[in-house]
Amino acid sequence: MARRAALVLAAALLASSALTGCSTQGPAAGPSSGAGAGRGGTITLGFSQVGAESGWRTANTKSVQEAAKKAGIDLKFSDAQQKQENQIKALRTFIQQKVDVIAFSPVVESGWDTVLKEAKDAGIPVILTDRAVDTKDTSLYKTFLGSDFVKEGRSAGEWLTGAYANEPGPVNIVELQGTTGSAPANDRKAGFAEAIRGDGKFKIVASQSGDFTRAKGKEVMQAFLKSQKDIDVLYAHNDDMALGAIQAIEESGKKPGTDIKVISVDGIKDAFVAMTEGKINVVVECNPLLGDQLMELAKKVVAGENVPPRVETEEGVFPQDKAAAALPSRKY
Ligand code: GZL
Repeated sequence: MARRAALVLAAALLASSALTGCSTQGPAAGPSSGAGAGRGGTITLGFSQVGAESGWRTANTKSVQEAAKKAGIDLKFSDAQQKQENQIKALRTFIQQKVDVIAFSPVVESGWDTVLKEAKDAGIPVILTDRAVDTKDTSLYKTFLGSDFVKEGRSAGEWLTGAYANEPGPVNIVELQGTTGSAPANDRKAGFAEAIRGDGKFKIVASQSGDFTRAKGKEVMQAFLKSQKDIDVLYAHNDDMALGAIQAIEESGKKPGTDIKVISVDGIKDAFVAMTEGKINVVVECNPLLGDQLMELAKKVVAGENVPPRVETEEGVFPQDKAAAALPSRKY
């Protein structure tokens, strides 16, 4: 009899602990459905990265990976090679794996509602890092961590209007846009256009995507140099495209930074070196070092704590004459 009673007691205890486990971790009740988090264990974070297209992206990946290790967070990392379908696949895999939290940098702004609803239905919180999505349903993600790209574009335009304040014009501008449909490309274009709109001497005579890469930036700049007889300024949405374009400008026999002024965004070390060589005139900083802030936000959302809807990074504008002094302390 005693053995039977013991078995019944053990079964009852087992059943109650399973229920307890479920109530703190279940999608409905708990802030996270992950295996580890509910019991104070290790948080598992699924991170879908855009790709490895630029120096900025490499620095961003390194920051996320190092910060996860430092924070004791188990990181599942996926590189989408700049393809949205790969990111959607990665997010679905994270959902199947029941990670505690998902973070990703959406390669383009649209087309995310379905998979974000799947994450929400699975009770897995989502953090947007670096790039935003254009969904109307802001309940699909907990917060956005990154930059104000419109402000970056505006800063680029304001440098230009200041540099040409006493020039009669026309000032012919060619623009190397980032990845088509991405938040940085859309917003940097909008911010720059807004800043130069007030003065008719500024004309964007050609604008095309260089997909944030050096190779494509060079290729498109070669085409601009062939099709535009008089280019005064290049506005590149990132340093990698600017550095590729600089090769094209030099191969055409012109001096980047002098014959054609170069405005760029990101602030990677190679761009600061190019400024010390007089080849880039100004760099608008875009900070990729988001790792530590991301891990803090991940811990908060898994714990069910409130987080601000948007966390913006600090960034500066570096004209050429500031580059040499800043270069030694650049972290990416
Ligand atoms: C901006 C980031 C952009 C960088 C590019 O936050 O999304 O993507 O400006 C990178 O260098 O490829």
